[in-house]
Amino acid sequence: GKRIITYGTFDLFHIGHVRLLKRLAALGDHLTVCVSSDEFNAIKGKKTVIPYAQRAEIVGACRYVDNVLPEHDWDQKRDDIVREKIDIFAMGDDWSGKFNDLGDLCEVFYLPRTEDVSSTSLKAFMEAL
Ligand code: C2G
Repeated sequence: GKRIITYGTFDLFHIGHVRLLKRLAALGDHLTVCVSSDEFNAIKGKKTVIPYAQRAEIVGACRYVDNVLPEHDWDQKRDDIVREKIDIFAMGDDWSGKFNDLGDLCEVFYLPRTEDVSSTSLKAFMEAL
């Protein structure tokens, strides 16, 4: 069966994340999610509300997810794909085209994002409360 992998911060886990993971799980029969570490988010210039250990535990609790790994840097994807015997790499389409170089190792898909929700907008909403 097809093995799927995806990467992300998954801060303030929300409906956009759920709907992405649900669609990814439907592409095969095993989904691995690599969750960005706090240190890697600093490299990405991304401030998070929820620390890595909790973000990883929340993603792992999602019914669509079979395995959770840490994402430490931009360059681990090729090694992950080979080691985890991945058939499909997929991300939301805000990343469209960015990871096509992985096409020699596996299929590469970009799925439409869920509109009107993001960790950033949730943070802004809560700060305005
Ligand atoms: N996403 C989505 N719809 C939203 C918000 C996010 O489909 N409304 C998707 C994104 O496209 C991404 C995944 O959910 O595929 C995780 O989003 P982020 O946590 O923002 O991940 P990001 O910071 O883009 O990290 O090496 C890749 C990076 O780690 C990706």
